Amino acid sequence: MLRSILLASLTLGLVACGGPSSEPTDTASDATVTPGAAFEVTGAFVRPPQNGRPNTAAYFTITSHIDSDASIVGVSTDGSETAELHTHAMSDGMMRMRQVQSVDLPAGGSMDFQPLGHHVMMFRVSDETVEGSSVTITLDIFHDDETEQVTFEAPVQLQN
Ligand SMILES: [Cu+2]
Repeated sequence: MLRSILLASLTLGLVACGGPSSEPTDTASDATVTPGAAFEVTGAFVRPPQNGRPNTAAYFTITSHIDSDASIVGVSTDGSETAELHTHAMSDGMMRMRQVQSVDLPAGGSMDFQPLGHHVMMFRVSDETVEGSSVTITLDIFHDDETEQVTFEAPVQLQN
């Protein structure tokens, strides 16, 4: 654990995220949060950390079942030291990722977190975060003047 943190601190910031070519072809429909809840998460997965890299990304689709607009304002995982909300945007003619402070989730709408789009960036992943394991992800969702936590499991695998 300590060793991976030290390694991570050396390479942090150099690692591009998102992934090469393995776009998921199917956004899956198996709910990982109880249906009927205010927010439903489907198709969640964490990309297995590649080549010993300390960082990786989590992807999922979140659907709102409430009547007011919400925004995702924070994220944490039990498989990484820290996590951030990220997106990709064109910059100087190149697709680059950057941190965002929040991601809008309109009333009754849904938002895809997917390669080359929004994603949860996981920094300094634990030694246990390997293909075949699973990570618990918690989103902080602000709506109606309150922040609600939505927690779900995401398998560590190439796609869902
Ligand atoms: Cu990122």
